[in-house]
Parts: sequence; C-alpha cells; structure tokens
Amino acid sequence: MGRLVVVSNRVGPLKDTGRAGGLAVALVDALMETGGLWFGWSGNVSEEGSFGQMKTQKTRSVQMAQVDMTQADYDAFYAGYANRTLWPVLHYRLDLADFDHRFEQGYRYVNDRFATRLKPLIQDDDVIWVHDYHFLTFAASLRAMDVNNPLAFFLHIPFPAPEILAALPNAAGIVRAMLSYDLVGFQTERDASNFRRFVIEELGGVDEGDGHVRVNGRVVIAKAYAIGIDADAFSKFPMTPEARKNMTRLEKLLGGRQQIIGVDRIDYSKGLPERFKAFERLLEDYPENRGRVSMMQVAPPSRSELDAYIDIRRALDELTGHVNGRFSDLDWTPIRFMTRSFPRRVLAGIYRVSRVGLVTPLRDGMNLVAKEYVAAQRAEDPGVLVLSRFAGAAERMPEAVIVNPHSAEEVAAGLQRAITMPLEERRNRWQIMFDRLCQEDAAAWSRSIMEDVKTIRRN
Ligand code: GDG
Repeated sequence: MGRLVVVSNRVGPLKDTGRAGGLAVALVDALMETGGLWFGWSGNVSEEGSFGQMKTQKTRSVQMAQVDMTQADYDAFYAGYANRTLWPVLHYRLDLADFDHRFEQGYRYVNDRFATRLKPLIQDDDVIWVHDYHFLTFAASLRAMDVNNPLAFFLHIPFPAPEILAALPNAAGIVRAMLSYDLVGFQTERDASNFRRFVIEELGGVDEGDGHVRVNGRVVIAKAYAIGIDADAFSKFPMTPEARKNMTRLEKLLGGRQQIIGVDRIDYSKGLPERFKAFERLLEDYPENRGRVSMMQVAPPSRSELDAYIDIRRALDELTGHVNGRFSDLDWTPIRFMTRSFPRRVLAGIYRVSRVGLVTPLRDGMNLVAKEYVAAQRAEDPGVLVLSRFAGAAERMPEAVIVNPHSAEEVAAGLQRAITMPLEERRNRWQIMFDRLCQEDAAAWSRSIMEDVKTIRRN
C-alpha cells in the first residue's frame, strides 16, 4: 500500500499525551507505518482563513498540515452545518436541528477549500482516509478536481434510518456526494444498513451483497468497522504512579462505599439528565443504597457556544442540586458532578475504583468510555458495565447490563443488578468482553479498513 493521508477536522496529537484519545492512537500507528500525512483544520480562525499559510510540522515520520478558517467559515461550516444540523439529525434529534440553507452552502464551500489546499500535497499512490461528519462532501470536492486516488471515509457517529435522514433538506444530495468515496465505513451493522437502505430506496442503488452497493455504474463499499481502543495499554494505565496516587485519594474518600462512574463530554446525545434521574430513582426504589452508593460524573464541557449545550449544562447543575439537596447526609453526597477533565491515566484509575460504569447515551456512534471502563478493571474483582442499547458499543458488548436509557425505572433496576452482582458472574461477563476488546482493538480496526481499501478498483 502507498502512503496514508488522513483528513480530519482536528489534527493530532501524535504523542500519547494525557489527552490523546482512541482515534489519535489508532491513526498514528497507521500513519507512522507508511510515513503518512495528516491534514485538517488548525483550530484557528483568521482573516485569511484557508487562503492563508499552511502550517506544517513533521514528527516521528508523520507530516502534519493544517489550515485556518475565517469566522464566516467557522460559523456556517463548524458551528452551523456540522454541529447545528448534521450532529442532531444523525443522532435522531430532529427537534434540535437547525435547517438554515446557508449552513449547507458554507459547509460545501469549506470542503471545497480544504480539498483545494490538500490537492497539491497528494501523491499518485496515496490512499486518502477521511474522518467524520465534517467531511461528508470532501470526496466529491476532490473528484471534481480530478483526484483519482482511492478514497475511504469513516463516520464516527450514527447514520440514522432513512425515515429520519429524509428530514434533512437535500439529504439525497449529501448522500450522493458521499458516494464519491470508494469505501464508506460505519460503527455498526445498523448504521451501515441504514446507509445502504437510503442509497437503494432513495437513489436507485442496487444491493450487490457483502456490503457493496452499485449506483450509477459504480460500486461503493458500505460496511461496519467498529472502532476499538488500545485495550492492552489502557488496562495498564491504573498501575502507573499517576493513577495510583489518585486512586488512593479517591478510595480514602469513598471509605468502603461503592461508586458509579460516568464520563462524557457535556452533550445532549449522552443522556445525562436521564442518567441523573435514573440515579435518583435508584435511591428511591432501593433505599438500602442511600449512604452507601454514590455517583461521580466527569463531564468536560464541549461546544459551549451553542445554545443546546448551555441548556443541558444548566439542567445538570439543577438536577445535581436537587438530588443532593434531597438525599445528602452528613458524611455522604449522592452526586459529584465535575465539569472538568482528567489525564487519561487518572481516568483509568477512577474507572478501576468504581464498581459500576454507567454509559447511557440516547444515541452514540460507538462510545469509547464503555470500552475503556471494561479495559481498566481488575480480573480478580471487576466492576460491571451498565450500557445503553443505543450506544454502538452495545452491538459487540452483550455481556454488559443492557438498558433503555429513556426508562429511569429500567436503568435503576440495571444499576441495582450491577451493585449486587455476585463475583463469579462479574468475572465471567468481564472476561468475555475484555478478550474481545483485545482482539477487536484500535489497530485491528484500521487494519480491517485498509484491507478493504486494497480491494478497491478504480478505472
Ligand atoms: C465520537 C462519537 C465514538 C472523556 N473525558 C475525558 C476524556 N475523555 C475521552 C474518553 C474517550 C473520549 O474522550 C470520548 O469518546 P466517546 O466515544 O465516548 O465519545 P465522543 O467524544 O462523542 O466521540 C463516539 C467516537 O467518536 C470514536 O469513534 O465512539 O460514538 O460520538 O476516549 O476517555 N479524556 C481525558 N480526560 C477526560 O476528562 N483525558
């Protein structure tokens, strides 16, 4: 295979710093193997925008190239179409979507501009791998500039049923643009089949079997490739000095009580208010947990300039106050809500001392926190994952306690089951999930996509 070129909204970090997430880890290995190039937005808004100078940097054989955006680009492309239109629609939240036609124009414009800047850097045998909902139309832009390299795409978030997507103005135009890719990858079988169904029902495509669809004389691969984590590395994090120091602090505070842990960016897709209410329900329905079980929620703020995100944060502050006011005792506070982030190693330590990992998104592409929680447990005495059926992770983790996040009653019952689960059952469930996480890890994920890229035939 030739050189790998990765395109994503944000570039890096390359090092395994405290903040590097699963995506960076998976991509960096693949990039290093081929001496690749990583291209995207610099994170800066400037007057010249994408017409300005390209920032380049080479670290450990990987070339990075970044361009700016103008404020107008940022408003229409990033804060507009990507995060006010596509994010809610693709998460089945039509009620929160903002359909402003100027957003789509700005989005296509930025995709064109970024493609124009990338084009001179492309070599003949490069494989170009584009990431996520910011760049649905990027391949169409490149093809219009006569780029003939293999183009692969991976969508990190859900792809909704055609009945939902049809509400997006010009949905057919957007999906048609996606068909300029040779391969379109999704997190789950459900997402991949939703996409193929749209192509077949709305665009006259023909199912060719094995995840291939034929449309307008071309065959496109549209399959599921569930993203994994570096399970081996993550399982070792709790043993690092940084993690141990913080685990001791936390264990001292807990004083033998049990902890439920949640870790999510503040986002309406994550089901946080529903989760807080389910925890309140646990204390109501199973009062023996009062004074004995607490919930910690780590919630780094994101996209905080958007109204929907401001509203959710306010709702969570209120719910925390409500539950704590109602149930707190002299030596016990039910909910600890922290709108901050922790280094990854510390996070792994927090997972390990928590008896229950609570992951209850209303919709989620995959959800890496579910996988990280399991990877961080000790084989001798593992905690229990309580997982929403609407997280992509649920498709490959049926040994978790699977719940419907919309039902406070059901989540409370799931929590009670997790809290009281006998050791042997906890071990059995954990071992199966951990083995699978090690097998289907981040490296396996990018490898399986690259294997399918090799089957692409361009004429
Ligand atoms: C999108 C899709 C899909 C969180 N808090 C801290 C912290 N994190 C890390 C977690 C995890 C990552 O951020 C979050 O990943 P998720 O998968 O849970 O969710 P999204 O951010 O919405 O990601 C999702 C993913 O893309 C990958 O394809 O799974 O469905 O929505 O790695 O650990 N990291 C640190 N401190 C924190 O406080 N260091």
